[in-house]
Amino acid sequence: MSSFDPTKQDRFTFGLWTVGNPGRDPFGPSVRATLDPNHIVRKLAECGAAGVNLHDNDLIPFGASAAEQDRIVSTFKKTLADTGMTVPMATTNLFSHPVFKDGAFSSNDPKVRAFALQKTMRAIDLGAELGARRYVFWGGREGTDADACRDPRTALKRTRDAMNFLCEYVKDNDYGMQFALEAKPNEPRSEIYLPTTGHMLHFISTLEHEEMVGVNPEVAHEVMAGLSFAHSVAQAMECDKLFHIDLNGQKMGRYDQDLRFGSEDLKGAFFLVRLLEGTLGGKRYDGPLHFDAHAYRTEDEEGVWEFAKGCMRTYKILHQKALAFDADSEVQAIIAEQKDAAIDPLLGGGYSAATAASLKGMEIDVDAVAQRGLQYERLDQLTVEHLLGVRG
Ligand code: GCO
Ligand code: MN
Ligand code: MN
Repeated sequence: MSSFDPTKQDRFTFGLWTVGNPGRDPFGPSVRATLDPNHIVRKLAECGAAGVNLHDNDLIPFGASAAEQDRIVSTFKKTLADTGMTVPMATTNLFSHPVFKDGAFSSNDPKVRAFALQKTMRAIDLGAELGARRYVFWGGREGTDADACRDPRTALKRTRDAMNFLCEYVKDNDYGMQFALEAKPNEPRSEIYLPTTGHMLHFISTLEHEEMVGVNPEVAHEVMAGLSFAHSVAQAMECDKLFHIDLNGQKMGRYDQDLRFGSEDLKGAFFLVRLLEGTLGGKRYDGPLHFDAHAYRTEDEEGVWEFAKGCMRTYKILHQKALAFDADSEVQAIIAEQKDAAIDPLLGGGYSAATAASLKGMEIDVDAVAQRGLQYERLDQLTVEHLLGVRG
């Protein structure tokens, strides 16, 4: 077994809807059979994943009776126990049924908002029963096509009301769950509210129980918005709000592609793994590493498991590359923190009138500073050489 073969210690997870994706797209129907959730769990366990995540309706068909739900859940729990797999995260499907065609928590129709809360509370109960400690909210259709339909501030207020209510629901039931909010700029709506991780981070600071709520950033979604995914994740990590993460691959300027992790923008994936694993220093992310991606439509079931193994192997290979990169003395020399005994005490120590006066009076040879080359060409070439496997 090579060191890149995943094990449960690696904390890799997949959604039932990811490896279970039958390849349907707006231009054509399914190309693969629908897989039974129990089969998915067994196959993922064989591939080395640690867990599986689900929307309520990935496991329980919409409208199933209580007896049917009990039967499905008890079989599923047995499969989890047999395979040692866990369900670290659960979520609600608030986007497939036509009732959600104009959103769920932000809908103009109070009946839709009430149904969204009812469905989410039931899905939270299901998640708790399966042991999920994190609950994801992705605003699927919480947005607009005809933007005149509502004041966007009203949509934010309704979403806040729903989050505040559901936090209380989790507390009231002692579920000990954390919420992770997932931003996406568009698709399936023309505009989706709270379009980026940065928007979400601010929104969270307006909630009654902000300590329970963090973010679930997704590679594809930040790239669709033209942003650096690693920078968004870094901001979330820096304020201890990275509660979950959706890993995949995405080309800039396209529809949401959900490609195999690392299959696009290898350098971006490398900097992300370097950040999550803390090889540069600082705190590591120690939550589940979830792949929200699916196999190409060209694949049969065997191709799906190749896809799953590929996501996990690439993550592990990039982790090893990041360790080698940050141990490279030439890299270390270029990025070493510059020290200046006269200036350092004045920076980062906060404001005082004396510090302000010292800084204002300081003589700085700006031309000499400006003329210094920073060796970032060399640094980036070193990054490329590590990635291409000729160094490290
Ligand atoms: C998407 C989203 C979803 C969510 C999932 C979990 O673009 O469709 O990424 O896959 O992550 O619904 O909430
Ligand atoms: Mn997505
Ligand atoms: Mn996602």
